[in-house]
Amino acid sequence: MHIYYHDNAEGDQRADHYSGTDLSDADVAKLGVSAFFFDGPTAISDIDKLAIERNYKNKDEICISPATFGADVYEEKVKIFYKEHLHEDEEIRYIVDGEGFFDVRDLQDRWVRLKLVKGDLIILPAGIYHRFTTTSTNYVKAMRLFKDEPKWTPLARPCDDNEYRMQYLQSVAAN
Ligand code: KMT
Ligand code: NI
Repeated sequence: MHIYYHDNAEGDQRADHYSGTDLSDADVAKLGVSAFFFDGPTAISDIDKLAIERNYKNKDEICISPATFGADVYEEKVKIFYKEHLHEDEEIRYIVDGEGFFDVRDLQDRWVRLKLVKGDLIILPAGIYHRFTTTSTNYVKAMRLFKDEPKWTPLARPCDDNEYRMQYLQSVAAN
C-alpha cells in the first residue's frame, strides 16, 4: 500500500496528489489505522478469519464506477465520499478490484493518503476523520465488512465533541 502525505493542492480529487513524502504502515498504526494485503487463493478465508476475530458477521460488495451507477450519480457519490467525516464504528474495506484513495487526518491534522489496490485491506478506527475517492481510473470494487448493525452514518466534520471522536483521540494520544 502506498502511503504518503497529500500535497494539499486544489484540483481533481482523483489525481494522486503525491507530496513526495512517503509514510509507513507503522506511521499509520500510530493513528490506529491497520493495513493488510490479502491476495491469491487464501485471500477470502484470511478475510473471513479477520472478520470472525473482530466479531464481524456480514459483508457486501460495492462497485463504484460510472458503468454501475451512471455518470451523473457516480459523480455525486464520489463527491459525497470525499466530504470529511467520521463514523462511530470501524470502517473495514477490502479492494477486490480497481483502486481507491483513503485520506485520513494525522495527529497534526495533515492529510495522509493511502492508495489501495487489489488485495489491500484497511481498518479505520471509529472516530478518525477521513474521506474516500476513486482514482483517475474511476473504478473500484470493494468489500465492506460489517457487524450486525454498523454505525456507518457519516458524521461531517466538525463533530469534535462526539464521544467516539473523544475516545479515538484518547486512544492515540500517547503516540
Ligand atoms: C466510505 O465510508 O466512505 C466508503 O465506504 C467508501 C466507499 S468503499 C471503498
Ligand atoms: Ni467513511
